[in-house]
Amino acid sequence: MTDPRLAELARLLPDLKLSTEPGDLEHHGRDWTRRWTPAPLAIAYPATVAEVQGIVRWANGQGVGLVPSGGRTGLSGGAVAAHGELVVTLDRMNRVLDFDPIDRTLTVQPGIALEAVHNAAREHSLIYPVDFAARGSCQIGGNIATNAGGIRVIRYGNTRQWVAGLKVVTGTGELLDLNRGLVKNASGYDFRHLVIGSEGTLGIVVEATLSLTSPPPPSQVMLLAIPAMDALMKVFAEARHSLSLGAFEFFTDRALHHVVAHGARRPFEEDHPFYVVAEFDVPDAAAEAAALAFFEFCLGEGWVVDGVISSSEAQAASLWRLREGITESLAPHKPYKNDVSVRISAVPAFMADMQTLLAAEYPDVDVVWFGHIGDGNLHINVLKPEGLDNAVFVAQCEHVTSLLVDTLHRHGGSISAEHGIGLVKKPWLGSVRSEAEIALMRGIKAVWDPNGIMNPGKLL
Ligand code: 2HG
Ligand code: ZN
Repeated sequence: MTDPRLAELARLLPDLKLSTEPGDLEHHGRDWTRRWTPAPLAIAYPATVAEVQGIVRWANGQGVGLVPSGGRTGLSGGAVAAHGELVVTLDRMNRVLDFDPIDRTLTVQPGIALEAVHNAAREHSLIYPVDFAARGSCQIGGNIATNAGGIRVIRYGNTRQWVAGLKVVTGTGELLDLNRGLVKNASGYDFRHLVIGSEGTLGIVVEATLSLTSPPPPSQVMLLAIPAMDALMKVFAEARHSLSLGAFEFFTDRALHHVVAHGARRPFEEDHPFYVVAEFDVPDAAAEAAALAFFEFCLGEGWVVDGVISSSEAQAASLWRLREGITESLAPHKPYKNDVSVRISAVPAFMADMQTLLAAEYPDVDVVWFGHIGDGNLHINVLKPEGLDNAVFVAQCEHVTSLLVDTLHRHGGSISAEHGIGLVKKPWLGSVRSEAEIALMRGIKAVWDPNGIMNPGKLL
């Protein structure tokens, strides 16, 4: 370690694994945004809470920024290290520490992958219900830092609902043990919820106690072809009324086009403007009959023109693939991503305004809509036209985002539903949070992280 600051860190923490290998700097310095060139000082791989505390104290002394790093599947630049920061990867802190059958909690280290949490819960015949396509590579620490949502929010809520306790190292190196798994704890400010969604700007999550729940009854997946935008929310209202919904996701014909071009099987012979993937409980024959009746009712109303209901787990998985494979299928087109939300009741009016805006602003550009429409959360991916310089493309899209912000404002929505603010959405934080709120956020940040070493430049 030729850098004297790193030599000092190695002296203070002789067992700490550090790397300045170019491949490691590149790999750990970026997330899925690919917009910034990674340029971290080094990568630290702590194996213990004490090492995390030591790193934070060293960073305060040296004035080095720290970027906490999970699976780096983020889409807002929250885990990017492009300015000589030390990346603190939690990869080595990836174990299950405890399971409590009475509390029905699983205590884990932050670097464990979401999928490994799912598997650990299942070993005890329980589930951890937060789920999304990046499950194999994202880590629970990152899920907590961004209050990750995903495909089952409609039934189970966001990550926040499932965190019963957190251990956190603050920006001064203090170790906090927050809430300790208590169901009831009316003792003042709940710092656990402050840390959830704070995007690594207040401290580093070093342990989490997660609530688990009973598995749902057997389910089926339905893929519906929808002829018009105004039918989408009618189908949703009817589905919520007559089915026990576990997921309700939508995508457009352009999304299907890309996911099929990427290897998925085309579900219908004809193209349709919109599709819905709905998952619902089928505990008995009556529920199965109710699902068919729902489908036929929607057909009769003209809200749905075609559909498939899964008859096996393999078929359910292949229908889910049509939705879950979208992000990966778009990645080669360097998409500019919007992740917006409005109240569920505002979705129809908002979508109509959005469609007008996007058609006017992107007349010749491939714009792909999909997302968690049952939560009021839409992902709008604008694909970069071939040959267009990326910086020019981003600048054009950011101009449209500023217009989009006005539309969102009119409908009371948010510029970031679930991906976080990070670097990507920073210019528009003020469109969702008032000046007074942002001033309070800065004040809180200054208390938790007085030297500004925690994920500098992100969120605020
Ligand atoms: C999803 O819902 C993720 O699949 C990614 O939030 C969304 O790629 C996107 O824009
Ligand atoms: Zn999403």
